[in-house]
Amino acid sequence: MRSSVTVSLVPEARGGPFVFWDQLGEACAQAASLGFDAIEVFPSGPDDPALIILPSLLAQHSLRLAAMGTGAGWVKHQLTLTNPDPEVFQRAMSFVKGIIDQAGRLGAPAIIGSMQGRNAPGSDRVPTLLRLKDALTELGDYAAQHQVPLLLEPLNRYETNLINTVDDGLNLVASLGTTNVKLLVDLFHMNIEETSIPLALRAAGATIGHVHFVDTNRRAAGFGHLDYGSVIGILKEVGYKGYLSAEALPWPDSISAATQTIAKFKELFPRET
Ligand SMILES: [Mn+2]
Repeated sequence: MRSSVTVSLVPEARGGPFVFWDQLGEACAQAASLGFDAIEVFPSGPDDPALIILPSLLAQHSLRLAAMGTGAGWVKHQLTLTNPDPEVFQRAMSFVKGIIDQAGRLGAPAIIGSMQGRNAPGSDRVPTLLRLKDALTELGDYAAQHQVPLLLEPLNRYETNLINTVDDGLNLVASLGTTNVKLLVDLFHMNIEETSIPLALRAAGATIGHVHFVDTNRRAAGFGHLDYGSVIGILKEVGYKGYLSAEALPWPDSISAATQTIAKFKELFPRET
């Protein structure tokens, strides 16, 4: 498994669980000097000017791109893949396809988290989930042109009422007309929603495409009470070889959160670093 750390370029998401903020060049320099293998970027959109210099920054610092987030589509533009308005839905699809292309040219997958939206109170869930199913099928096939999967992230109940658990995610993925959608398992969301984190990880098995490496309180790994030994044991058992990406609050500050994360990673993988 390899290490990654998040960088948000979305001012409207300030206060969110991203380790580094705003300054892509500085974040790359700090991630590289701490020994991370990769960064995970949350751009303001497919046309974020920072994405122009991203390839050269990655090369300069010998970093990979682990994944790219699409949440700015929701945070900045209130777009979702379940909006019943066809015009809004199409703009959401275009936004996500743009991110898939930006990430895909660097060999990385895009993430669908908050862009799944939520079901309006009192309305029927069935058509909402059908829209999400159709969207993920089309976007999963779209991502295949870059030889990368599309990542679907179950979120806790305070962020969506659609896909909350690994089981919800597995059922949706199994229903799709594509095999190119994988699950992003976020240990913070899992701590809220799962009966057992190890059992849910084992159930997800080969469908796990990415891991958000974060503690129970959304602080850096080791700043909460998660049993990382059992988590890593199950990930090894199911053959997971992807990233453990720190999507955590910059607490008490960005550098401390990044330093804590890499220390925990080295403790868990003494021979890989
Ligand atoms: Mn996450």
